[in-house]
Amino acid sequence: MKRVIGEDHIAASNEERRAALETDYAALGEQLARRGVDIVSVRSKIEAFGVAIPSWGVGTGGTRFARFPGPGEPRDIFDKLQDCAVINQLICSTPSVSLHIPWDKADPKRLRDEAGRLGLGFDAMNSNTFSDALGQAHSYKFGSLSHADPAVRAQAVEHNIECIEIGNAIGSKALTVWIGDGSNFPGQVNFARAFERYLDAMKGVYAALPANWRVFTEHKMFEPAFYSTVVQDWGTNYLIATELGEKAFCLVDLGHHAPNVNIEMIVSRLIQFGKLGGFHFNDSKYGDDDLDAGSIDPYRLFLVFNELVDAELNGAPDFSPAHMLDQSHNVTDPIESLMMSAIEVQRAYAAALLIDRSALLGFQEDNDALMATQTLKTAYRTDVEPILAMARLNAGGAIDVLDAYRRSGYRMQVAQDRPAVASGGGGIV
Ligand SMILES: [Mn+2]
Repeated sequence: MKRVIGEDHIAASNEERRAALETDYAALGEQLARRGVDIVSVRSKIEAFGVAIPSWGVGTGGTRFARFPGPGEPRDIFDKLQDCAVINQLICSTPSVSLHIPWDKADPKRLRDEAGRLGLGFDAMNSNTFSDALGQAHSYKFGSLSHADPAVRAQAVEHNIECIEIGNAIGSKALTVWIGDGSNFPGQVNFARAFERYLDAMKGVYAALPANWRVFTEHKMFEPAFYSTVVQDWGTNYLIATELGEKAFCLVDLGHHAPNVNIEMIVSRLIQFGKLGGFHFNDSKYGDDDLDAGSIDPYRLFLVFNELVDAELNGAPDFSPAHMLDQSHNVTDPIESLMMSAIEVQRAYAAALLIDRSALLGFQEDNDALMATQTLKTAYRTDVEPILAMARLNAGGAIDVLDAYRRSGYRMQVAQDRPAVASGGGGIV
């Protein structure tokens, strides 16, 4: 595997922190043992846990007002893969990259070879029918898979099939479909007819899925359409997955709900009926803010993982949700944000593994609301950082990833080869 971040930077940073980590890890191990939890089994689960990096996340994002480019932004998918390798070499838990087509279109063999050289694989493919690619025959201005014109729908189906074909050639096993289709005015579209056209088009995409593939549909309540969207909510999404068949699942992007919606309950419902496909992790304060995972409401992220761990322990059939980040980084170095976010997702998972499940069940059966919620809080309050850091250290990563990254000078080094660009690349998705 080609190392992008020199091992010497990681080693130098780790040497300054190793002794303290060993002390903290031992102390946490003792504390958890008193609670009947084996720290090694938690660490093993963390070591086996991965979250995919979105290729579009390593470039600086923007808002609809402006984009402020940072130094050394990736110029193409190969630069993006290299940035993703930096993340994985420091935190050792992001082994795959999720591509967006046509932004990341390239020779599949070269993609596979380069990713392999960097020790990376490919997660779900993402299609784009929410903007017009250069030279495409029909515009998506008024929709794509639900468009009134069958020629536009056929073009959108064809594009999704192309994403499957590229994915198949590079070892991906899933397609994520998010559409911007919807309306800005009451009366602009007929809800039922638009949804019928969407379902019909998606059946064409579904028919092209290889046997071992899954398709994830992603709901979003608003934006870019502000009055209605065709795939608005988890209920609509569940209907789609049910209509399409057993290879179809719902993807939950944490930012795609109304403020204060109980997302963890949606997750539970989808698990219960076997239709949870995976996540786009991010955080939000007001809408689809695409802020860093765990930066605003880390307790909610923990509550989502409470449901996931519950399903894992209860042996929910065919339960293997895809974990992906989907964020936009406007004011930070995207590599730093993505590293912190992937670690926040791991942190939520580790804390959820500490929940005393049998005590919780007892309190629920006894209607002891206070003790039930305190059982969750006890797990949430536990500082699991020594587990995460020890997992990274064991895998060859950094105890303090920001220190090791900044010490390496990677960003300034790539800034010399990658000229600053005024715009371009994917922003908010
Ligand atoms: Mn998303």
